Amino acid sequence: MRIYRQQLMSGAAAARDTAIIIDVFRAFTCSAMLLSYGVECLLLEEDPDNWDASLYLGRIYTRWGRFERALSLLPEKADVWDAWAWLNRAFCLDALGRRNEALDIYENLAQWGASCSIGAWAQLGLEKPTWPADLPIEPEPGEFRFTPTREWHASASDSAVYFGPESAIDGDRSTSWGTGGSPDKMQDGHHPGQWFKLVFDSPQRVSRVVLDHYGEKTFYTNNWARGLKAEVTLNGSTWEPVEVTAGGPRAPHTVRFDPPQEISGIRFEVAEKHLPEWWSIAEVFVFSRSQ
Ligand SMILES: [Ca+2]
Repeated sequence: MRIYRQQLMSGAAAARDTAIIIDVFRAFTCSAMLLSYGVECLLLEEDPDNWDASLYLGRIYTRWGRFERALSLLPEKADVWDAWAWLNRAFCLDALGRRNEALDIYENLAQWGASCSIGAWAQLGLEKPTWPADLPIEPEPGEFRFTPTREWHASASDSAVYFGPESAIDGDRSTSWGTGGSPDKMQDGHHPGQWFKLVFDSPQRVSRVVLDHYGEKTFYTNNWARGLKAEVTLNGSTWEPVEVTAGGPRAPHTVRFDPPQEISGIRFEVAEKHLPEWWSIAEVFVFSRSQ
């Protein structure tokens, strides 16, 4: 057997026929990428003697919706280092209708606070049964969604390699824009002043703009901006602030215009510092309606 060392993104894109990925941490990320690149079947190799590997596999199975399988791998009790795995156990219990057992875990994890992603998910879990399945973003009654065109222009203050702003308006929820950075550097995550801007080719009558931080088939569901401001323009030079809803685990940032408003561009800017997650947008959903 010949073993090739590949970069994360290019390796996932280049995989053909049967690919074996060594290093479960990369597999955690690669599995989502491989699925988005059209892989039909992923087989996970389990190692009962490798605790960390079991936890990651449990999280992958949870995201795939194989909750019984995931439960056999995820811990019944956890310390701070295994908290994500423990949270995923609560998701599985919720999905299987074992609400009281899930609530016990959420109550333990919610004390971490909503500023931490685990705490935000646990808080949501206390409110209602919760697990990270894909998030539908559909037109409301009377609405239609604009299809992004090549004439739309997206730009941003910061972008990671392979995660340019154009990926937020390519019509594909499996690709995304992201601020980038490494979580082990204190200046990364996302921070006040970082911005994302979308300008249309001509003024559009808009009823709602939704920032999908969730995407599709992804494991990175926590990249909503912590604190976000929004402003719109009609002439490209004068900007007016508009209200934008708070983001959260199952809540994309939303700007609503009631009645619909004609705008030529919209701009978002981070207002709070947050570590370690990037701010990401898989797609900007722009809706309109006639009245
Ligand atoms: Ca996209």
